[in-house]
Amino acid sequence: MSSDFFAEVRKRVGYGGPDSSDPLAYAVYQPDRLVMGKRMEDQLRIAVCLWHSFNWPGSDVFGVGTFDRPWLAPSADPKTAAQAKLDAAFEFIDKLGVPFFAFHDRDVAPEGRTYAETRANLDASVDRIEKHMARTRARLLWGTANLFSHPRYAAGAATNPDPAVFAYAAAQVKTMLEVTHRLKGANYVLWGGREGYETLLNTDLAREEAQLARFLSMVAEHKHRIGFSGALLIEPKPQEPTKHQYDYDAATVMGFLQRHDLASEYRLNLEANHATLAGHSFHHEVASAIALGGFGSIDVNRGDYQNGWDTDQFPNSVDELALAIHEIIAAGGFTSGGFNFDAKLRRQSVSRTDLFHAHIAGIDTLARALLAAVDMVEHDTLAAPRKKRYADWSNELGKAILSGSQTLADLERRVAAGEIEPLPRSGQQELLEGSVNRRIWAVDRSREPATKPAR
Ligand code: XLS
Ligand code: NI
Ligand code: NI
Repeated sequence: MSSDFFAEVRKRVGYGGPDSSDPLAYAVYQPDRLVMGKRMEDQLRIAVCLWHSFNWPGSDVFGVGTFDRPWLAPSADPKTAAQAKLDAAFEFIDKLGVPFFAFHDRDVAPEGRTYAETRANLDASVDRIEKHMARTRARLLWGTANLFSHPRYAAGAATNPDPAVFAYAAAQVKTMLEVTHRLKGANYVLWGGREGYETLLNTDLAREEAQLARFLSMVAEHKHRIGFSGALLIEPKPQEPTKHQYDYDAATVMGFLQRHDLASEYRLNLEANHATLAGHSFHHEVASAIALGGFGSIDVNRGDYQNGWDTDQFPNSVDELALAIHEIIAAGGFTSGGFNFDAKLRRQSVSRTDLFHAHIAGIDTLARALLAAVDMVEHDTLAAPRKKRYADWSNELGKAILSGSQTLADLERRVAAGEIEPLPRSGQQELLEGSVNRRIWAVDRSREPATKPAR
């Protein structure tokens, strides 16, 4: 079971510090460093994703795979290939030194000719995963079922016009929910990649919404039946592969859940690039999910602001991530969730070690952003001005309005009597932008030797 696929990386990636010249060492990420009362590893809860990192060959719409992934070769025997893939994946997770991984059923085991064969393939892989988990310290952040690759799902899974497809998807999710439970997963994810439409000409929106709601209540019901204690997470995305996906963004999903009395059963797995595709900032999606009571976990990739598709790049912007992490930390941090690297290498990154460089750089970006976010919390950089901005709602007028004791007519009377006379106030956006930057820059300075001012 032990594997030497990533032979160039001879030992576990450790902390080298910001000035280390070793690219196979972390510059910032220190798992044991205490950050706001928790180990950095427990604040970030980082997961490697098997789909993009081990099951995607580096293909694009115009070209075949470019990566060196022998288990994906068409000539490989599917069962041996599945084992080789898992062995390499756990070698990677172990050498990277992160606590979690995440996978789809189809990432670890091929579909067979019959459902029974598919199930047997999956069970064999899960046995192997279990052994790897016992051998390493890797834990499962989430499991999920691939309800989008097979042609049967071309018109959707739960929202398919054919109830037989709904039933097939139900069987697959039941199985993966049980697998996730068996592997003590912290969450179960549902990404409805094909739950949407290509054209409204053949689509009954009301019917498809009802089908999706029914599916999600069956999943929640089964979770309770088997005693799975992890969280159920829905991952919003506005489009791709469908023209329009029903789980458009955080607010849309929360509205859907509330309409169907499912809000207590589901939380959100937010993906940075999906926020970009929905025309939002990632910061917006995180803040919305928290405000609506649905925050769960994060797919921390990034998009390309010039492209309209999911480029799923590894994260590299501290400025953007610091604001999102600030919201998370200020709201108490992750519970069952974490940061998973649902990210892809670029197609030209063909060396095996590129997968390490991508993760190390991404993880250091997260660690640096975490330090900046904590610095903002500790300095009350945003909380204090926000509180001050709304302070009048704690006064007599604000309380009276919110308690329901004032009508429109009451308020008009008071305005007409000259008792109420609002004055414009500054929103202080530029001041706040500057304050945030000062905290981000202060985190950079904190490691530099003190210099004397020039005379
Ligand atoms: C695709 C999604 C997918 C989900 C899991 O865009 O991000 O990777 O995270 O099915
Ligand atoms: Ni995505
Ligand atoms: Ni994702």
